[in-house]
Amino acid sequence: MTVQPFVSPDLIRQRFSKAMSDMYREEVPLYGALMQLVEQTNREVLARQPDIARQLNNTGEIERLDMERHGAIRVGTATELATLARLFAVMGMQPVGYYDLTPAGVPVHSTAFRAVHEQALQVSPFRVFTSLLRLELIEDPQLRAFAESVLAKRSIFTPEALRLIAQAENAGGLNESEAEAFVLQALETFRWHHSATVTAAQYQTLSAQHRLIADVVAFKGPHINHLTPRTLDIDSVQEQMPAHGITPKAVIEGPPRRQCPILLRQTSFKALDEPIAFTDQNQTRGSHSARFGEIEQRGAALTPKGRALYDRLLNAARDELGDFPNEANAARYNALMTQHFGEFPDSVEGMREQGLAYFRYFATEKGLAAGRLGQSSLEDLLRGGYVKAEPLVYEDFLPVSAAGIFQSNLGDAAQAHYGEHSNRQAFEQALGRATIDELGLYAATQQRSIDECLTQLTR
Ligand code: OOG
Ligand code: NI
Repeated sequence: MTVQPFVSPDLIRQRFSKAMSDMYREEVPLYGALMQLVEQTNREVLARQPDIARQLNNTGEIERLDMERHGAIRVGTATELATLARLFAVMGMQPVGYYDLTPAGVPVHSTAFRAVHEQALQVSPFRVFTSLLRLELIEDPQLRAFAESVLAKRSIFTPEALRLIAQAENAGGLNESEAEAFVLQALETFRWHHSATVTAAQYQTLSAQHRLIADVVAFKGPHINHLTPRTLDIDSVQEQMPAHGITPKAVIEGPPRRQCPILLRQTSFKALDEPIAFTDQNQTRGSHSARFGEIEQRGAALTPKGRALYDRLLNAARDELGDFPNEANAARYNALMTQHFGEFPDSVEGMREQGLAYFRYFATEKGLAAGRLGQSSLEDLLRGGYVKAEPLVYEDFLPVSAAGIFQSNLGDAAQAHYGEHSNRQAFEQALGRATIDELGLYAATQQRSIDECLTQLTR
C-alpha cells in the first residue's frame, strides 16, 4: 500500500480561498462586478506606472495580486471561535493581532486569521477578519439568556468538517482526497442561509438591541459577509463605482492618498437587503442585511514608531473634524487628513531613515554580478547599489477603519456606548490560545531578508 503524502496547508488555503470566492460571486453578483472593476484598474495602473510594476515584480507581490482577498465573519460563542481556530490551522492560518471595536460602539472583539511567513503568504495571502460577539454587553439579562440559549443549540460546522479537522490534527495533515473534502465541508460554515433560527419578533428584539447581535444570533452560521480584492488604486475604483451601479461609503478609511502607500486604505458598499424566512413564516417574508462589498489598497507595514505617528495624525484629523466622517463632512475630512499627514515622510528613503516602516532587502543585479564583496554592512551595500529596499506590505487590519466599515453597514443609529473595556485576555481564553503579535512577524521577515542579502553578497 502506498502512503499518500499530505497536501501543504498553504495549498489547502489557496484552494479554499478560490472556492470561497466562487461561492460568493455566485451568491452576490455585485461582488463579481467589483472584482472586474478592480482587475481592470490594476491592469491600467501596471501599464501606466512602471515603477509600481517594477516594485511588485521585485517583491513577488505581482504573482499574488489576483489571489489577494480577505473575508470577514462574526461568531457568537467561545467554542465556535476555538473550533474556527482549529479549522483555519488546517489551512496554515493563525490568529494575528487583537482588535477591540467596543470603543467605536461595535460590541465585538476580533483577530485576523492569516498565514504568518512571507513564503506562505506568497502562495496565498487569504485572511479572515473574525469577530466574537461580546454577549456580556447585552444589558437586559433576559435577552442575554435568550441569545445564549439560541447560540447553544446551533453547530456551525458539519460533522464531516469536524472529523477532518481532528484527522488533520491527529495525523499531522490531510492527503489529497481528504483535503478536497475538507475544502467543501469547511465552505459550508460560511454559506448564507435564507432561513433564520428565530421568529420575526425575536429577530426584531435582538436587532433593536444591536443589528450585529441579530446578525450573529438569528442564523445557522457565520455567513461570510464580504470578500475584499486588493486594488492598486483605491481612489480610482471608488470614483468609478457609481457608474457600475455600486454606491460606495462616504470616505475611504485609513491614511490619505500618498506617493508611497502605507498600511491599508479601504472602502465598501452598503450591505444588501436580502429576503429571509423567520421560523414563524413559511415563506421568505422578512429581510436582513449583512453582506456587503469592500476593496482595499495595501501599503507598507509600519514599525511601532511609524504606527504611533499614524495614530497621532489620524486622531488629530478626527478630533479637528469633531464627528465621525460622513457624507456631509467628507470633503473637509479628506482635506484635514491630507493636511495632518503632511508630517509623515512620503518616500521610501524618508521612511527608512526615520525607522517608520519595515522593508525587505533584495540583492540587485549589480550586487549579484559583483559577487562577494567582503565585509560590508547593509548600509554599505545599499549605498553601493548592491542591495535595494522595498517596503514590506502590511498584512493586517486597522481598528478605527474596521469600526468605520462596520458602522457604514449598520447605519449610524447603531452607534452605542459601552462602559466595558478591551478584554484581550477573555478573547484569548475563548480562542484557546494567544494571538500573535504582528509587529514581531514583520520584524522577522525584514531580518530574514537582511540575512539573505548578507549571505549572498558578503565575505
Ligand atoms: C468586519 C468589518 C471590518 C475590515 O476589513 O476592516 C473589516 C465585519 O463587518 O465583520 O472588514
Ligand atoms: Ni474587510
